[in-house]
Amino acid sequence: MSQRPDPAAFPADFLFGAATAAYQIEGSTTAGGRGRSIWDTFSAIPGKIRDGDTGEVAADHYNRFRDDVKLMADLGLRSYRFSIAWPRIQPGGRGPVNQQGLDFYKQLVDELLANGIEPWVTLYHWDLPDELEQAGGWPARETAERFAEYADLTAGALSDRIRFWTTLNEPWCSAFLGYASGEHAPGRHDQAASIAAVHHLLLGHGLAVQALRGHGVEQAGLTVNLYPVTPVDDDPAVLDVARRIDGLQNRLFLDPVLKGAYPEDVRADLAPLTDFAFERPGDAETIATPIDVLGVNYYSRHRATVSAMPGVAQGGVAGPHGDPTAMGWEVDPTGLTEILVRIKDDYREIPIYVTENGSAYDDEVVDGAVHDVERTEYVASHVAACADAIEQGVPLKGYFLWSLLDNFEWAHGYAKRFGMVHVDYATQERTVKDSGRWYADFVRSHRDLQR
Ligand code: IFM
Repeated sequence: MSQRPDPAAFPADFLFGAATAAYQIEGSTTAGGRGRSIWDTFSAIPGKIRDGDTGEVAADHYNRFRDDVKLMADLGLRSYRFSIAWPRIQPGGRGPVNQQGLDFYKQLVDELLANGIEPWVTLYHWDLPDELEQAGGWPARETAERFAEYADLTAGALSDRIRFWTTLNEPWCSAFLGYASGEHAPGRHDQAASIAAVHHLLLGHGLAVQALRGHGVEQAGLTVNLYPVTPVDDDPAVLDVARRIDGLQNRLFLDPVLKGAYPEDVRADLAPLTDFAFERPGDAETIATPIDVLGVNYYSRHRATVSAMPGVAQGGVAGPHGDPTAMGWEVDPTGLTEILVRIKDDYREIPIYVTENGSAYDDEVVDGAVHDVERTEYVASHVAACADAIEQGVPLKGYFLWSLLDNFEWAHGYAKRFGMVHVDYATQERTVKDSGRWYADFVRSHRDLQR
């Protein structure tokens, strides 16, 4: 069923934009003094990434950023969310700034500002300097301290030109895919370590927010990936699986940041794995350092069942309803409204930005066009879901489509395309897809209302 949003449903200052992440688009992984990240190391291990792909070239954004910003301007985007590669700023994760790395982001930001596009920065989108992983990675407390140092250095150089700062992108993925299932870098299989990683990621977030404040940043927060969790039936065992999945996916991150404590039921669930000995007095307060904005990444809904699932949840996620995306993910815009309303109802009325939302489909360029009907429908219906949330009183302030460009989709390599702009990886030619044109038209009509 087609659901088309009304631009008038969004406030005048609503930020419509698109998002990317450094390792997924930049390429040039050894240029400008960049150090090695865990993703360089992980991608080099045979069998870890589909087709042996790596981020070495990616969408070559490092060399093409001016053209890419021009493309964003042509599309009428109001904001661009990108991430900074920590190993470009501190090649080994410690010590002084690598000026060449910083200069790249200064130039990018200046180009955005010159084109009237609001820059939105994420400090950590998964590319941990490899030396820090060798020293223990996120399960080690020192990584949180190093992250705060990196945030301090970066904000010292860029806070005069960037208003919006996100500390972490999707700490759930960094902790559980990186240290428990091993599907992502650094590829470890240690469930206890993954819980320590959750704690130190969140601690690093709190310390980083404090560092950002020292540079006068007034719009700081983190981005979490949230899923509504629906039990497949009302069998008590299924309801308990749903509670546990919701606990690990959503509340384990939202509660400490917005309520100041880990949820007691999740602590109890995790007791066989960890005694939380990594917690120190004062950590809970640091993690709950007030934030100004909450970033929410939404892709799909989880359906809980009792079939065995590997990993710490020990529950199960049932198959999707309806036609899934190329990732196998259920398409459900109502889940976006639901999760946004839940934050207002269960937590508080914090300004929220949807910092990622999008879908992968098997696109084809035909006569210079990509007729991605399903993605267009996906985007339109999810933007409409944002309007529904606003109508229900959610202080939603912006929406970023994932992604501006087709890019390196982590363990899936280049096989999954999420872009509103198609990238031909052989030639690096960019082709705006029909979904990108639809989004650009919508953003333009929203802008025109303000004239
Ligand atoms: O590509 C990723 C992104 O890096 C983080 N959020 C989900 C996207 C799609 O899987």
